[in-house]
Amino acid sequence: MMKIDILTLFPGMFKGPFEESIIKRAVENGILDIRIHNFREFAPGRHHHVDDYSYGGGEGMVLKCEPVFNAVEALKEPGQKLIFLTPQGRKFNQAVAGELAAEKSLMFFCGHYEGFDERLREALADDEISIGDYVLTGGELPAMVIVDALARRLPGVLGSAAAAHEDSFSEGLLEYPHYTRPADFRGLKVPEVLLNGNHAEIRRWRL
Ligand code: 4FD
Repeated sequence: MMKIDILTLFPGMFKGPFEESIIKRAVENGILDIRIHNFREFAPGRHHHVDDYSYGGGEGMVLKCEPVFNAVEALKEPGQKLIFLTPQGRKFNQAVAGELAAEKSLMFFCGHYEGFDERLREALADDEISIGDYVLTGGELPAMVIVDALARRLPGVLGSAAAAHEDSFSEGLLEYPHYTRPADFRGLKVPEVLLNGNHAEIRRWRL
């Protein structure tokens, strides 16, 4: 079972994507254990402040050190990698998904606001990943994208047919156009070769 901890100020954002379809089934089948933590709960004081003004001035608020340090010290287990989700991180792709899927446990830190105190990166980040060259309001959507991409690479998450198809796809082979019934949809026809049952010919067409 792979364990994933997510540190966020907006735990509600994860409700939809992780409670439907394939991720939901992976959790129900004991393949994935996903825990969402609101690190505001780790902020000291009556008001649980998580952000503050930037030293040296400038627009926007900066995430403070203490709530995130406290959360990590309370939750992170030995060997667990902590991954920061930022636009500056190394670019996510299918190979990185495979790399992450091989880990026993991961923790994701979803930053917000204009950024976070640099000492968090220096002291806590084991890795820093970006899902692409654009800026979002937070690291939550990147966390969901990454968890989805790595979950479907865990043994038992996809059905055996889909998993076999994936194997060929990762080798760059078996991606071909798909069709299903009807053979004629409003005059849009399925290629004749797929209808005649000649499997050698079909294989050649797909290549
Ligand atoms: N492209 C990505 C990740 C996070 C993000 C944030 C510093 C902004 C895009 C730290 C600045 C976090 C990405 C939150 N936007 N925004 O993967």
